[in-house]
Amino acid sequence: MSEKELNKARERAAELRCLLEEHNYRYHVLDEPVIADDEFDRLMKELQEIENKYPELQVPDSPTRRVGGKPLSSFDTLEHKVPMLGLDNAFSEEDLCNFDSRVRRLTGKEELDYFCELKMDGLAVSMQYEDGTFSRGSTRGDGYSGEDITANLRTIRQIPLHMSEPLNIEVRGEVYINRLDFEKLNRQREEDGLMIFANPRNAAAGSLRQLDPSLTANRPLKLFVYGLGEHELSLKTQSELLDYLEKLHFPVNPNRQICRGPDAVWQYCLLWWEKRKELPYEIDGIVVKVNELELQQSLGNTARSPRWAIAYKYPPEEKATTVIDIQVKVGRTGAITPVAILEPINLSGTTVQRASMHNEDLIVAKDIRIGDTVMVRKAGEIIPEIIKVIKEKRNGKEKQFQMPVYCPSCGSETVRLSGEAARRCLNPSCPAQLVEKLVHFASRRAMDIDGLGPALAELLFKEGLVKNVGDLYYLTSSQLQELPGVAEKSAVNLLEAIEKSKSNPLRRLLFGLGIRFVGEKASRLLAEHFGTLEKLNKASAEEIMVVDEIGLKIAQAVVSFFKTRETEPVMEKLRNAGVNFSEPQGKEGESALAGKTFVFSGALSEFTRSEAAELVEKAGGKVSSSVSGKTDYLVLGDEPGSKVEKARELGIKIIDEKEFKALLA
Ligand code: 0OX
Repeated sequence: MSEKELNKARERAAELRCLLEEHNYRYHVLDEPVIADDEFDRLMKELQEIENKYPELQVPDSPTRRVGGKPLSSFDTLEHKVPMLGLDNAFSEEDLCNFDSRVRRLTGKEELDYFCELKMDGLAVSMQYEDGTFSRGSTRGDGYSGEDITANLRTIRQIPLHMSEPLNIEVRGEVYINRLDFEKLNRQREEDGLMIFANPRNAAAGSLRQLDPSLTANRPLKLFVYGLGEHELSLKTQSELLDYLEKLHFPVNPNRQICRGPDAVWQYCLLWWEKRKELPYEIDGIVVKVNELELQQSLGNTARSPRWAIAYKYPPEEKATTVIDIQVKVGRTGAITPVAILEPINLSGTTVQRASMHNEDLIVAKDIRIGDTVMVRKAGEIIPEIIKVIKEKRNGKEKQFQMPVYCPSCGSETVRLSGEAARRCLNPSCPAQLVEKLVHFASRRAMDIDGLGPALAELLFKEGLVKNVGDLYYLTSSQLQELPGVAEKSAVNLLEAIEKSKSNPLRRLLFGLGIRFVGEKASRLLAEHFGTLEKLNKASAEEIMVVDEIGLKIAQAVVSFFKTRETEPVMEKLRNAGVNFSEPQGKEGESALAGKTFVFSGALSEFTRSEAAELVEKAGGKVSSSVSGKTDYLVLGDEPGSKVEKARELGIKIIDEKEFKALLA
């Protein structure tokens, strides 16, 4: 092949990529295509053929990559340089007025402009652009780091792969699925014998968390963007920001408005409560933001949420349905909870067919009987609940429900301990409890063993392969493949996920062990304080209570967990399998760079930017592209830009390359 031929192909490929992106934007963002679908397909085919013929012309940001790519074995973690915070909630006009009063008090303003946006009920994502090219994208995760879902995001046709300007910015938004697309997706899944998604939000989340991007590419995912993470822009208002993002070809919700003062905000909330049904997607409220970006900056954030924004949440929808049956479920602590099986109804976009009733007292208090017509309510993540029985609808055939005297799983007598609302099965070897413990151990916020859900956990237990969480680490590929419905690929994936879980920090292991009263937060506090499982194991209740926010109840539960006869053999199995028993300790003190944020301006003589960034990150620091109140050091190289002035204004420490090297040392 001649050089000339290759150059010609390179030029045509570049031209086709531009054309395809433009038509992609017109079709998927503007909804105004100017060419027919088959013409688009023809251009795509031509590009694909060039890339096949000349592999050296293949690039990760080509429109041809939107159909997927190689499946991953797991997601990497990406840190959010600017945390992705959640929103505080308001549930009434009064809450909104209180928010306004607080903002006015903190800013000293008499009246403020608020920017109102529809609150998409989707999944928050972040997209990083380097020199105007989409480089990485992640989920929100815990707000400080999320999963690297770059390949999956690239399949969403509304996400621009390139911008018209070579910007280094991080754009944030919400991935969602339209109501009709959701129903179609579920119909297809039902036909294919797959589990249906409970609501559009879960469908969007499940689709984004596919390890195989070609599966994500076939899901009808859509996006609206509403904000920035790290950036180098200087804009004045939220309203300007969204207009600007629109100009950069991002999909921005056109339903947005500046409202002066809380009354106008409330009117906007009421307006969309009425109009929300006309939208093709679910919204669960209105997000209210201080419009001026400088004021947003000065208001800042609490640990959990920004002080300059609030989400007004619409009241949960309520509907009537019938209780077909009442069944019981044995949880991992042995608590037996009654569950109402309902005639399926659609509530806020979700098909509801079960409602938890917590305990027997609640059934008695509300006098819920099998056959009753009941009012059901569902709000966001919350499991649907029965609000009341419509007694006028009774016909006398309704049946009262009795909690079982014997555990439906192991047959042991159930007891109700004094002071407890739940009836419990006290048998520590009860199969239902053990299966639930396995499921909890493998769950995402605990050891995150992808692929180990309730069905497989039950199968592993039934086949006698796994009796406790320790046994998971001794499973073999052939054992798994002998199980009905487990293919070679899923066996390999599961074993990889189990292997990966061995290096989780202690906090996740502790949470996964399911010690009573020890939730995620207590697990973190205990792991941080004791550092290793051995130290926690040896600690007395008094020593445990020294930990801030840990009280007697938790301390006693921890001590009793380690004293229980069944615990030590499980710990032994985990230890021998090489499961990590320690918590990475205090980054601070390890290096002068730990926890510090660096910004670079100008060229360094001894390192490239990415080498310098890598060194900072290795030493526990962070690198940001723009100077802000959070910057600790501005490192000056040759020909620094305007960042110096901003750093001076903010009183940020400015150092040269020599001082930077000294810090590294
Ligand atoms: C939404 C939505 C969520 C993000 C952190 C500070 C403000 N679900 O539609 N969040 C935000 O902004 C938050 N805006 C939205 N429109």
